[in-house]
Amino acid sequence: MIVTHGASAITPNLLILGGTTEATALCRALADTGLTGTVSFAGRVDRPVRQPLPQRVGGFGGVQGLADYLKAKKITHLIDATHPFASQMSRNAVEAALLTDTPLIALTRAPWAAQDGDNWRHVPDIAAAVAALDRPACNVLLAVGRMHLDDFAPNPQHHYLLRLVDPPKTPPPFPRHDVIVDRGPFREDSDRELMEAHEIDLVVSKNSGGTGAYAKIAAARALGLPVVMIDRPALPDRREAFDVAEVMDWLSHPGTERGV
Ligand code: 3Y8
Ligand code: NAP
Repeated sequence: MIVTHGASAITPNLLILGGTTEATALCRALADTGLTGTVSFAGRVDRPVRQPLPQRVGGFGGVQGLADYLKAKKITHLIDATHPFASQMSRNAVEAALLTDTPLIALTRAPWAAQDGDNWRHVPDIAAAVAALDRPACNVLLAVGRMHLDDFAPNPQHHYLLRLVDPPKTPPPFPRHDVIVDRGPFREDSDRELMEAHEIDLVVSKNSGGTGAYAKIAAARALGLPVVMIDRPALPDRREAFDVAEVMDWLSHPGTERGV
């Protein structure tokens, strides 16, 4: 595969900002094509899944840290395949790509749209989701991960079912809660069984898009349950792809646009 930078063919050295199902699929495609690259994780969880490319773990140290990394490692293309809620990383990627004139593309996924039978209440952010829980006690499936659990502390009246990638290192801030330690991608039938077993009345979810987190949304629809759907944060303008093939085409397409 010939990879271009502008109009000339070059030896590629890619940096993929990972942590999603799509990032893993992209790394598989790149490895199968023999392209050289590194996939990067923030180090949020104890054991990130093994990747088909060499991986690095940990922050870069802000925009300048990422720019320095791009230069020091002679990265030829930056691919931001992070989660739609990883907005700080995505902002940093846009700025660092501009600073270093590194071509950038984001591999992302469209937001979920409500289907017949869905009962969603859209809220703009985590704080609005917390406000939406200011209501009489019920059983809540809070499947938004670990990082924002403390934000939900103001509504202790509920019984929370928490799904976390790793066992909590500190007790969750809820007097009544159960913890399920599990990592996606999840299946609708098992999410439906989980929600029935815990008599869930309400689901709180990020509008993550993709397939890995959708099981609870489909299960809520099947069970006729309401969903508090958290809209994704705004991201800066950047070139976006919605499947691996688009990224592979961008890499080989003559006259690759330089970043944003
Ligand atoms: C560390 C790396 C792959 C990637 C798989 C996707 C799917 C399964 C579903 C629920 C929702 C949630 C959460 C979720 C899913 C995929 C994808 C996705 C949601 C891993 C992973 C890392 C993380 C970080 C983790 C967050 C948390 C969010 C759990 C790997 C497993 C809730 C997002 O404990 C923590 O600190 C967890 C932090 C960021 C959100 C939060 O605020 O807590 N993901 N998830 C990445 C890094 O270190 O850079 O081990 O694979 C990846 C995946 N999680 O290769 O197959 O593509 O989205 N991840 C959400 O969407 O709401 C779970 O439970 O229903
Ligand atoms: P974030 O808030 O946007 O980023 C905060 C800081 O974490 C970044 O400024 C960067 O630190 C570091 N970071 C984030 N992603 C990184 C990566 N892939 N490689 C190296 N450093 C990274 O990010 P987040 O929401 O915590 O997400 C962290 C990771 O989890 C990402 O890989 C994301 O794809 C994955 N993930 C997140 C969610 C979610 O719901 N947020 C869901 C699924 C997967 P420096 O400034 O020091 O460089």
